[in-house]
Amino acid sequence: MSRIIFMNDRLVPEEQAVVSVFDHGLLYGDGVFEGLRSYSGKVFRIDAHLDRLYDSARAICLTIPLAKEAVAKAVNDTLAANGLADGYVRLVVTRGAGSLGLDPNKTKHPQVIVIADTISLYPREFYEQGLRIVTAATQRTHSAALSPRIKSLNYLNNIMAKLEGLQAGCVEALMLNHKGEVAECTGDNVFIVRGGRLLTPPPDAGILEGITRNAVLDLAVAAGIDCREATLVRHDLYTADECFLTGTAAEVIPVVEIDGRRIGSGVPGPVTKRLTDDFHALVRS
Ligand code: PXG
Repeated sequence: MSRIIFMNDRLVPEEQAVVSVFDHGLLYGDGVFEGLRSYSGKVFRIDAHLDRLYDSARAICLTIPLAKEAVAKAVNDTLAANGLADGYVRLVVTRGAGSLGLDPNKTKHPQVIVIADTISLYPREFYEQGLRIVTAATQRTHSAALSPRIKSLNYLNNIMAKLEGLQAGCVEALMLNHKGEVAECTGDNVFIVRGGRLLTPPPDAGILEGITRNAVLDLAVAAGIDCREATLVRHDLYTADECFLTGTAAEVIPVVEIDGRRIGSGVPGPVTKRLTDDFHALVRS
């Protein structure tokens, strides 16, 4: 079935949604993106996603040629055109076509693309039984090299770590920063529970400040769970009572084994379950 894609100023059939081979998004990964979810026809935290997209663009001196309101409308129109009340949206802004050579000033017409599709979450048994993950040897990009807070089209750092996870038979991999501290997973943020307290690495650990992460922190506060950002090392994860990951695609997913160590009792714990339930209630409210 052919999908309907938003390209710059209109909806077109998938076959007509094409970019130039001279687009610097393709040639250099020069561009930014977002992944969003729609639940029952309502996009979850669309303003937060648009703020992050425009911040990412500003950080790379890319002017998005549409106002936030127009992009929000494009997201909703694309979901509607594809008949998706529950779906996943990929919002991509490329630098546009230019000459061969890095100079972004020699490009024209950034491309604004909205793709709406169904989402394949991890298999249900992973949510019920929990994930096994491993630590990747690939470090999270040093924030002095490229800020992990920019959601850019350069995902090779994460893909290298994802490959390590896959080669070890795991669907996610833990990434450490250059100091050896826990940063995040390849496409998800990480949390632990220890002595009833919820802990997650701070933005300056070199993470993408996830929108699901922030929603879960709000839910923890509302549930009266003591939560805070804290510098974590692998020892903290190995000895935690519970561990879980958060992301737009994954939502909240338990982790029960890291690097061959069983976490807590080896099954999803009560705080993880509570926050999973609260998250489901939040996205459907
Ligand atoms: N860290 C990284 C590095 C991410 O890419 C998250 C955390 C979670 O952020 P949100 O805002 O979604 O809670 C992300 C976002 C995929 C995929 O196909 C996942 C992301 C982005 C693109 C693709 O799994 N995760």
